[in-house]
Order: sequence, then structure tokens, then C-alpha cells
Amino acid sequence: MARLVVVSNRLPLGDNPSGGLVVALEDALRASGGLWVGFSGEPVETPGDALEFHPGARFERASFDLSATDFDAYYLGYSNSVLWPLCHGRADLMRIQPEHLDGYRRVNARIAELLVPHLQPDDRIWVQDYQLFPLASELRRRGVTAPIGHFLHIPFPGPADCAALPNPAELFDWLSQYDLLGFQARRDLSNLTESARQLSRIEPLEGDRIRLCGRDLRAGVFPIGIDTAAFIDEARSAPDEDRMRSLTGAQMMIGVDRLDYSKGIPQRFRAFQLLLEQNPDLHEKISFLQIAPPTRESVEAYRDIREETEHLAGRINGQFATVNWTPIRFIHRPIPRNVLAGLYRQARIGLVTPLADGMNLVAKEYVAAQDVSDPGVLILSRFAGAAETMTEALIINPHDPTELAEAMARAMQMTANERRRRHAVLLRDVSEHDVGWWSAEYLATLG
Ligand code: GDG
Repeated sequence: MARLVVVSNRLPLGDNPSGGLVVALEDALRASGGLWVGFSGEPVETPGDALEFHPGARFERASFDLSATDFDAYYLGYSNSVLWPLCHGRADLMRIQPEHLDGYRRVNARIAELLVPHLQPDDRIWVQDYQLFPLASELRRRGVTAPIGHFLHIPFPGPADCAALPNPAELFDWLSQYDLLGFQARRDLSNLTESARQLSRIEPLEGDRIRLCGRDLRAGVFPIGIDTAAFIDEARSAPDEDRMRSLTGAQMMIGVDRLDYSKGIPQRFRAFQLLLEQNPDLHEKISFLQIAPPTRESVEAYRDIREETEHLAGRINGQFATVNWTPIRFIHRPIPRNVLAGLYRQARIGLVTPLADGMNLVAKEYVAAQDVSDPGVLILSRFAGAAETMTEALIINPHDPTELAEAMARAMQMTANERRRRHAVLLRDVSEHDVGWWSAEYLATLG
């Protein structure tokens, strides 16, 4: 079987990687033998000129270093201040700087340079996400003919957003050098087709085949999942539920997101405020726990979203809190995974309201964590990739506070029968399409 080489922005180092993606890729890497290549994690003064190999029983890992200048340009700059906002419909937040695009190209070229000496003739290469769009073209330039696939974890931009890139045609030139382009949702595949068509870069061929910039390849939808069985166990064996109950016995509503402007956190706070204004009977009956660990804090837009969120939570609590009830608890720190699983299980409502999101794994984790005999209700934004399959959630438009507040009220009143019926359908989807299914489907298509 061909060896699998995975390349991602970040290499999961450490002994106890808990993310579903890491586990799934580990399984795939173990099955065929493999190598996982990625950034070591912290910029260094003088980056080494070779990959550094880390011993591991199951498969090989190899990291590369980045200088602070390269990290700023490639990661904070072009990846997270141009591509991330663009792909999440926030072209207004882009900070286009030519030296960042240069750095993005330079780092991708360097990764290719470091990787090529370690490639074997029958390898197949799987590149993850938007930080590495140009990697295949840099590998091809260095003579690599192996199958190379790409999976995009975030949304693919439509024509209006693509037009806001400094050089839109270049994106399609990069993508054309892969053999398989994988997307989270049908929405993304149709955005690719539409955006490339407007630039006259695409000819549809049979089935999943396309001709992009003159090169034939395949493009498909592979919705990512979680390690469902493991998460169910985690939630069942989570710390004692009763001790975490609030003083008033209020029902809990939970949100869990990196503190990112794409996740719609201020919108859900405002909807919660409206719910409390319109439903005095719910005071002391519902309390909202928002966990939002910090992320990319050296990017300006992330400092702004932190301020906005803290301000709103403070204002809403000031307006409604009583001596034994705090309407919003806002935790700006990461919480251990097993505690998180237990919190999901206790929460009567799981609130997932991104304005744009590739998939959203929190929606799937919330479903997996529920007690099947008395499950909670998932409220899910129609702009999450997850909404294409998780149609038994209460699907809402996060921009509309009235609709969102009504969904919260409806979830509070929903009968146990209806909750069980909806949950059973959602759980079947999350169990059948777990992360192992995702990597197996993708790799079978890559061939
Ligand atoms: C990108 C795409 C796509 C969050 N806070 C804590 C914590 N988390 C964990 C969650 C979940 C993960 O982080 C977040 O995953 P999401 O899918 O929700 O979002 P992104 O980070 O934006 O991921 C997304 C994903 O890639 C995979 O393709 O679904 O659309 O944007 O697992 O549980 N985990 C712990 N403590 C926290 O405080 N332990």
C-alpha cells in the first residue's frame, strides 16, 4: 500500500493528542505507514535547514521551524489576515500586504524544498487547509509526480469574495496542481466551480472530474466528523453532573468556540438578551455558559471581538442578574476535554451560531455527548457546513435575533419525545459519518 504523507500547518507534538482529526489521521497513517509534516509551533531565531524527525512508535513525524518574520507573514499575515477573513465572508477585515503574500509563497516553497528529499516513489500526499494552498505547485516544480490531495477545512469563497483577493487567478493555479480537492460541504464545491468559471479557469468533465487551468483533477465533498465513539465514552464518564448544577437549578445553554469573529458570539449574546427581555418567566430558569478560549490574539480583529464580547456579557449580566443567578458565564480560557464533554451532556441547549463555518465540530460533539433518554436540543446556524446534514437541529439564521431567541424559547419548551426523535436522527448521522469514515472516504477517492 502506498505510504501516506500528511502535511498540515501545525504538527501535533506531545504524547496525548486528543483532537478527532489527529486521531483519524493517526489511524490512516498507521494503516499504510506514514509521515506527518508540520510547523514545530514557535518561531525561532535561526530556523534549521532540514526537517527535524520525532521518534514515534506508530508513524513518523517531522517538523520544520519558521523565523518570526516568516511566521508573521505566512501565518498571521496572509493565512489569517487575508485568507481566513475572505473565506468567512469578511473581506472587510482583510489586511492585504504584498510582503505577506511573498512570505506565504516563500514558506510554502520552503516546506516543499524540505519535504522533497524525504519522499519515496510510491507516496501519496495529503495537504491540509488554506495555509498550504501553493504546496502542490511547489512540489510539482521540484519534479514530484505523486498523487497530491488537498482538504479545505474552512468555506471556499464565492465569486464576489474571490474578486477581493490580490491575485484571484493565482489561487486557481495553485489548486489545479492537486489531484483531489476535498471540501466540507456542497456549498464550497459550488463556490469553487462558480468562482473558477467567472475567471474562465474551469471546464466541468464527467462526474467529479474537472479541468482546472488546463489540468484534469477531481473535486468532491467529504464532510468531516468527530471520533464519535470516543466522545460518547468521554461524556458518559465525565465528572459528576450534579456538582456542576447551578444554585437556582436553571437549565444550561452552552456555546463552545475559539473566540473568532466568524463564530457569531455577539449575535447569540444579543439574541439571549432579547429572549430575557421578552420572557421574564425564563429569568433564573436558563443560564448561558459560553466557553471561548483565546486564539490568534496578535491579529487586531481578534482583540476587537474579545472586547465586544466581554462588554456585551457584562451589560447583559448587569441588566438581568439576581443575587443567585448570573445569566451569562463567559469563560475566556480553554477547558479540559473531559470536563467539556460533561458540560455538553448537562446542557439542555447546544448553541452553534457561526456566521460562516467550514463544518463546526462542536455541533457534532454536543450531539454525541447527550444522554439518549433525555437529550438536549441543538440550535445550529444555517451557515455552518454541519447544517447540510444535521437537518434535525433547530436551523436558524444567526443574523436574526428574533428568530434565534424564538429557537431558544422553543428548545426550552420542547417535549422529551420530540427531543429524543430529533436527537436519534442526529446521532445516527454523527455516528455513521465519523472522522474515520471521513479520512477513509477521502483517501479511497485520492487512490
Ligand atoms: C476548523 C473549521 C471545521 C474549543 N474550545 C475548547 C475546545 N475546543 C474544541 C472543540 C472542537 C474544536 O475545538 C473546534 O472545532 P470547530 O470545528 O468548532 O472549529 P475550528 O477550530 O474553527 O475548526 C471548522 C474544523 O476546522 C475541522 O475541519 O469543523 O469549520 O473552522 O473540537 O471541542 N477543546 C477543549 N477546551 C476548550 O476550551 N478541550
